[in-house]
Amino acid sequence: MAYLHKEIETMPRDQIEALQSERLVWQVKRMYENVSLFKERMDKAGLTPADIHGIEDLGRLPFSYKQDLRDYYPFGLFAVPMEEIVRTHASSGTTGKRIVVGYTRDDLAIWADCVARMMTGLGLDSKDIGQISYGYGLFTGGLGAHGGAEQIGATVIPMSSGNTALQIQTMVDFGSTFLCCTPSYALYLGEAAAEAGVQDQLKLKTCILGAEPWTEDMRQAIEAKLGAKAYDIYGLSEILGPGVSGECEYQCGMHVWEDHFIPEIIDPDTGEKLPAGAEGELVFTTITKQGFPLIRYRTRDICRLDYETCRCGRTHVRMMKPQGRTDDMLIIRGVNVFPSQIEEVLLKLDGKVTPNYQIIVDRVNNTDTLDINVEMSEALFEDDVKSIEKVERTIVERLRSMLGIGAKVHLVHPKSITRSEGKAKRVIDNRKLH
Ligand code: DLL
Repeated sequence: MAYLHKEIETMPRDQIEALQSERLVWQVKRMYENVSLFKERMDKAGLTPADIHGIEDLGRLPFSYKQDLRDYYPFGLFAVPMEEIVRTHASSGTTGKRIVVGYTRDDLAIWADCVARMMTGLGLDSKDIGQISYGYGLFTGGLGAHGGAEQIGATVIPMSSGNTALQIQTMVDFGSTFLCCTPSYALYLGEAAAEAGVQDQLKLKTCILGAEPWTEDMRQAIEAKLGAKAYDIYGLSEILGPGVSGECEYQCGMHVWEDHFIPEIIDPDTGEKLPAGAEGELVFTTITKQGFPLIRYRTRDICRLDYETCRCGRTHVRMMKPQGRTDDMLIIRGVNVFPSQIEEVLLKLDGKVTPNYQIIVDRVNNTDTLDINVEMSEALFEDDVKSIEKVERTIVERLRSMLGIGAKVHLVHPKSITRSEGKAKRVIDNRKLH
C-alpha cells in the first residue's frame, strides 16, 4: 500500500471532521471579508462568521452556483489581490459565458498534492513515465495531471490531446508507463494502437481517466484494449480541476480529499441535505483554497457518497461514479434519461457493439424521438443481416425495460462515428433548435 501522506489519508474520521471544522471557520471569515457576493448572501441570511462554529453549521451557509461565476466574470469572486494569483484556467461551457478560476502559489501546490496522492496510491513513482494526453491550456486537465505527475517525480511527457498517431508512437518509443486522458480518448488510443499493430509494444500499466462520465463496462473495454488498469479521477474547474477525488487500487469509488474539500449530497429540488449513502446532487466547500474559494458549490453532478473505510485503509469518503449531471439529464417523453444508462445497456452485449455511440433526440409532431447510433464490432459487421437485426432488437428491448420508452437503434459501420480527443459529445439534442 503506497501513501503520499499516510497520516492524512488514514486519519480517523473524528479528526478529519475536527480539521474540517477549523478550516471552515477560517474560510468563512476570510471570504466574508474579501468576497462581496458571499458577504451579501450571509447578510441576507442574517449570518455572520461568528455564527459558524464548525461543520455542524455547514447547512446554514448559502449555496453558490455556476451562474455566480458568470455574473462576476472574470475575476469578481477571487478572495485575494490579483498580485497573488499566479494561474488562471477557464471552462468553455456549452452555454453562456466562460467561467474563469484563479489559483495562488499555495493553491497550485495543494492541487499537485491532491493528484500526486492518487498517483502514489496507484504505485506510481519516479521510475514511471507519464504521458499526459488531456488538453493543455485553459482546460484544467493537462496542467492539473501534469502538476501531480511532476510532484511524484515521474518523467512527464506533456503531449496534450490530439495527433493520435504521434501519441501512439510516443507511447511506444518513450515507453510510457501511465497515461492521463479522457476515457473516450483512451479507447480511441487503444483502437489506434491495435490498428498500428503495436499493442504488444506498449509498456502502459496505469491509466488515470476522467473529465466525463464512464461506466464499468467502458472501463473493461479500455483495460482490454490498452492492457493496463484504468482508474477514475474526478474534478471540476470551479473546485480545483482533476484531483478533487480519485480511485485507489481497489477501483471502488473515488476518495475525496476531505482535508481540502467538504462534500455533501443534497436533494437538487429542495436543497435539503440527504442522509449518508443517498443519491443526489454533489455539493463542495473548499476549505483550504485561497485564490478562488467556494462555499457549498452546487456541482450538478449526481452521485452517492460512501463513508465506510476502504479496503486500502483510507478513511476519506468515496464518491461513486457520477451518474450524470442534473443539466445533462434528458427528459424524453416525460421520462428522465441519463446517457450513462444507455451506455450501460449498450456495453452489456458481449462485445457485439463498441463503446462508440451517439444519442440523438428530436421532436417530430410534438413527440420526442430517441435514436441511438452505435458502432457494431468488426465480427458482427461480418456476420449476416439477421444477426445484426437481432442485436438491434435486443438493444431496443433492454432500453425499453430499463427506461420504459421506445428507441430506434441503428447499428452503424465500425469506425464511422467521429472519435473524441477530449470530452466526448455523445448527445445531440435537436429539440433545442425547434
Ligand atoms: O473536467 C476536470 C478534470 C480534468 C477532471 C481531467 C478529471 C480529469 P471541467 O471541465 O470543469 O473540469 O468539468 C467538470 O466534468 O462537474 C463532471 O460533470 C465531469 N466530470 C469530471 N470528472 C468526471 C468523472 C474537468 N471522473 C465536470 N466522472 C464535472 C464523471 C466527470 N464526470
